[in-house]
This record gives sequence, C-alpha cells and structure tokens, in this order.
Amino acid sequence: MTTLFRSGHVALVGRPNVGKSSLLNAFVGAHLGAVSAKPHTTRQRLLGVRSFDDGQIAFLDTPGMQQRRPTAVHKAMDRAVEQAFAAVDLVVLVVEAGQWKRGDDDALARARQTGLPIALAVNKIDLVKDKPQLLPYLDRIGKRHDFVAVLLVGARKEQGTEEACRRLVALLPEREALYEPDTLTDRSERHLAAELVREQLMRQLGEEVPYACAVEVEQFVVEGARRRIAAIIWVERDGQKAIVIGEGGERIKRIGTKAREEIERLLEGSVHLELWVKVRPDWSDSERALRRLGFD
Ligand SMILES: Nc1nc2c(ncn2[C@@H]2O[C@H](COP(=O)(O)OP(=O)(O)O)[C@@H](O)[C@H]2O)c(=O)[nH]1
Ligand SMILES: [Mg+2]
Repeated sequence: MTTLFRSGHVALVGRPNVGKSSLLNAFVGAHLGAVSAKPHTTRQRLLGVRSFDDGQIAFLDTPGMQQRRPTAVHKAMDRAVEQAFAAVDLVVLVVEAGQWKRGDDDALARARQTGLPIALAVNKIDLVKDKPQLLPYLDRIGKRHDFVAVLLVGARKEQGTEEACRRLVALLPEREALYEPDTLTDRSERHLAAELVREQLMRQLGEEVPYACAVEVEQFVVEGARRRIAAIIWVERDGQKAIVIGEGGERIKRIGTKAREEIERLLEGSVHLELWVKVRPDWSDSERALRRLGFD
C-alpha cells in the first residue's frame, strides 16, 4: 500500500506590506525573504519549500504588481510574477487582520483571474487586541469570495503558521514530492545573502534611498564553515552614496553588521562581509545590469 502524499506550489499574494514575505519565512522556518515596514521590499520571485512526511508545499513569494515607474526593474518584477504563476496550484491571499483596503480588492481580483482555488490568510492577528471583534470582520470578508480556507496567522511570532501549513497541504493534489525533502529554496546562498543586505538597506535608510539601491554579490568564497562575501551596493547618484555610507562610515557599518548576523544565522556559519557603495545611474533601467543582479 502506498501512503498518500500531497504536494504543490502555493503563491502568496496580497497588497504591499501585509506580510507575505514574513509568512513565507514563518512557513519554512528560515529567514529567506527580505522583510521591512516599507512597501515593495520584495523585488524578485522567491521559493520557500516546507516538507512533511506526508506532503510538501513550495511557497512562492512574488513582488507586488502595481509599479509607479515602468522602468526595466519594474517590468522584470511584473514578468517574474506572471511566469511564477504558471506552476501554481493554490493561491493564498494575505490580508491584515481587521482591514480591507482597495489594494486588497485588487489583489483578490488578480487572484481570481488565475481561476485557481484561493485560501485567505488573515495575518497580524497579534495586532488585534479585542479578538471577538474579528468575528464580524471574518464574516464580512468571507462573503467577498468562496475561500477554500480561512487561516488566522501572526507571521512575525509564528502564530498559527504551523496549523496553517498543515491545512494548506491538505488542499494540494495527490502528487509525489516536487523537491528533495531537504530543499529550502531554489535560490543560491549568494542570492539570499544579497537579499539580506538589501533588507538592511530597506530597514536602515529613509523613505527614498532604499529604492535606488541594488545589491550585487561580487565574491562568495566558502572556506570551511566560514564564508567570505564581498558585495557592491549600487546607487543611482553621489548623494545617495553619501547617505548609505553615513557620517564617518557609521551607517554602512551598522548595515554590514546587522546583515552579517542575519546571513550567519541563515547559513549557519561564520561570515566575513565586505560592502562597497558604488554609483551606477542606470542600474534600475538597464536589462543587462538587472541580469547581473539576478533578475530572471
Ligand atoms: N505585528 C505584526 N507585524 C507583521 C506580521 N507579519 C509581518 N509584519 C510586519 O509587516 C511589515 C511588512 O512585512 P513583509 O513581510 O515585508 O510584507 P510584504 O510586503 O507583504 O512581503 C514588516 O514590518 C513586518 O515585520 C505579524 O504577524 N504581526
Ligand atoms: Mg515582501
């Protein structure tokens, strides 16, 4: 007798900042995707795989679709979303508990266009002080679509994420595993490291500059349990370079320290991280530059 195994790709969609990348990280139990309080932190497609004895889910995190400027980087982000959906079995629409904004309507409309079953993840439940208030809310949003499941989660503290995972597995088709059981992601350590540097740029810089930054890992050398990483932070103008470096190099130092700690935790080994800030006016609007930055 063969045991029943279920597997598939699950796309996390939703308006910016609802916690899609945080959820992916919580579901797979590793800090794979960049998370920040700023919208459009996620720029590239990311797969996070969670394996159980009886099933496997490959979670897909995608950048948001609505872009202000249709430059090459934004077109690349949109392409990544379209391609990523080709293999998806189930869509999880992520919303913030107690809220429903126009961006949620847009995200639901796009999810519907796929024709796939849609589950709803109500995230950030930790921010709801008066839990009974959630009931009328859940009642209301449940009427917007015939969701195949409604999952209450708090990604930041991994509340309900384990149960949510189990329920999602049950919704997948009977199928053999799609990835080796120890697979965590389809991205290289190099790429993940670049993203953790970019995460710190998003977190530690102001409102404008992080969007003018890209991170390119120039050197990634494994020496036993230690990794030597050298990365370039590309900015578009000299003024931005000065901001990233900070007075007396204070800011770049803090960015580097925090990023190194996060990379060490993820890759489970010590890391030597060297960061360089360089100006390249066209990085976000040059297809060639983007390929070097790892865009599909
Ligand atoms: N309080 C709280 N904040 C969360 C939770 N999940 C995510 N966040 C925060 O929401 C912000 C956006 O998260 P992120 O994962 O980058 O959202 P994304 O743009 O949808 O990928 C970040 O500041 C997260 O720390 C949660 O469960 N509770
Ligand atoms: Mg994100």
